[in-house]
Amino acid sequence: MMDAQPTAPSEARPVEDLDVLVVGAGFTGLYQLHRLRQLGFSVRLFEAGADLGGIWYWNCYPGARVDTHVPMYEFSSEDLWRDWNWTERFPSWEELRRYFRYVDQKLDLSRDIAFNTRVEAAEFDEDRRRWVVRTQDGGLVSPRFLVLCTGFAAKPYIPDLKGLDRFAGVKHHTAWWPQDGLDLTGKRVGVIGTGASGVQVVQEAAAVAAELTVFQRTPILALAMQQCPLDEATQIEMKRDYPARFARRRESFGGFDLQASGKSALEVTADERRAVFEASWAAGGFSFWAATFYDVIMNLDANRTAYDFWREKVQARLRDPMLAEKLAPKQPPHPFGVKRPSLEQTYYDVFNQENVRLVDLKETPILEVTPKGVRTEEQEYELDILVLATGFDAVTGGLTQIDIRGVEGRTLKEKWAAGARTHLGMASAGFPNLLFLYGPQSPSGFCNGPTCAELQGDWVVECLKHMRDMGVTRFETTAVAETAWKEHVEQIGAMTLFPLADSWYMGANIPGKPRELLNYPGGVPLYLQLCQESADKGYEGFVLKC
Ligand code: NA7
Repeated sequence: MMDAQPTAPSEARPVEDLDVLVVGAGFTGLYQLHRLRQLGFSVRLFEAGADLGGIWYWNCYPGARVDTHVPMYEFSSEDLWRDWNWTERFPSWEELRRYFRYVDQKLDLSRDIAFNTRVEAAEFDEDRRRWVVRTQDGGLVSPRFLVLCTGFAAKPYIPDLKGLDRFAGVKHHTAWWPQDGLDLTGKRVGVIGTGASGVQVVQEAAAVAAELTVFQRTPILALAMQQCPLDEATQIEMKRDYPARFARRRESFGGFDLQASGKSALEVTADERRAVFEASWAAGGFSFWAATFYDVIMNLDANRTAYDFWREKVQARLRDPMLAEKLAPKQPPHPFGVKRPSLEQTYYDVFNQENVRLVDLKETPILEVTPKGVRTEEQEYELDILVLATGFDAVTGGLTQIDIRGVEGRTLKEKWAAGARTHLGMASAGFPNLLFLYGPQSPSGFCNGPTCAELQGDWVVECLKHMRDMGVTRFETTAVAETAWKEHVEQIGAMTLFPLADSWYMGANIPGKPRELLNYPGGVPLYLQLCQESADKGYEGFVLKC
């Protein structure tokens, strides 16, 4: 049995010293490994999964695909995009895995990665100014700097449904889907949850299942993906613009090549507004969310114009008016775009099929899971397969599930029990020499993953290089810097409509989790500017010791 505390370095097992340990082999961690290695750091990467890809290792459920369009969801280095072509505008998990293998081949990353190696605990050794990191199998390493790249969705959430363990059929959370697949053909499938993952499973299951029952608590405001195949010739043409498109990521709120106009939805005529909405709808993907009017996420009246347009589009696809009202109600369940929209291809159409039914959990809540299926206040739904598309303890959960102990033995989980405290969304006082990417109070969920991996990643790499070059062996942010950063995040957040939805953006999807805006709401350009200002002032907000 392993004890709960990281083993001290003086104990039995040999401890390898490293400059940097990176945790997580998704876009963010791989970028760190590559860049830090190039700079001559001794660096290794530990990954809990058996392969590369981060979330794309775990998310292998039917229909899992990224909802960012090509080429925004890949590394921006020409060495990597020149010879790589996608087959679809919104790639599937299978293709993303092929991409990761290709990147690995080009950059020879795997030689410094330990797979199936889950980091369980980390403790800061003040005397040596190093972390002592313990993995699940009892291995120990002692890096000077610890860089956590665990992503926003490393901790799946399974609701505490009465009787869940008694279900006699097959049940899986979407992020713990069997790696060798699961055939839904001819089965009675139930899906709890209608977020991005639920939408994708529903689309696939509807095509093959004997019966599909969708348990909806809150309707998703899903947008038209406008998926299309991509051939090589098209991409060769597209690649002329890649440098400019990648450069635009720095200038857009969400780190895409999309930007909302500086106009208010309320200052234009109804016809002009409609034309903008139609064009962005036709463009597909996140255009309707990120590239219409700036005040859609700030002003309820402006927001309502977007919601009403969305509802009209959805209602037109549904034959049964009662069903249409449940999927796209007259009264918005929350403002549009402040709970993450997902992208869909056939989601609304499948509800016209005979084999698909929607159970509105607001009307008839789940009472329990039985050995045969799911019982609501109305009836028992018998199922062969139960899919839990119930999301994640997002943004903070992946970090706090590791037993990270800073100065005086306090854990990150204890420190953040009443809310996340960070400086620049990358460091926390009491946890020296620790940086986390894609974490709370950084753009994370409001930014595209690879964009964040590179832009935030560059700051981290430069920071570590500075510390090494200046002989700094200990750096730590301060409580004062954290308070200022939190106030800044709250001030901007209060100007938006994000606090009005019970979303994972607000931590509101997890019972008991503090309600707070988990992502930086000021947009990528302002975020990068403030990070750069700190660096330019010798890492203002941090105390450096040689
Ligand atoms: P999400 O978006 O958090 O969706 C989870 C869904 O599960 C959502 O519809 C929830 O309803 C539902 N849910 C959660 N708990 C329950 C219970 N107890 N009963 C019924 N329904 C429940 O997770 P996803 O995996 O779909 O997507 C996560 C992110 O991955 C996504 O935003 C993209 O960035 C990719 P609710 O809305 O809370 O009423």
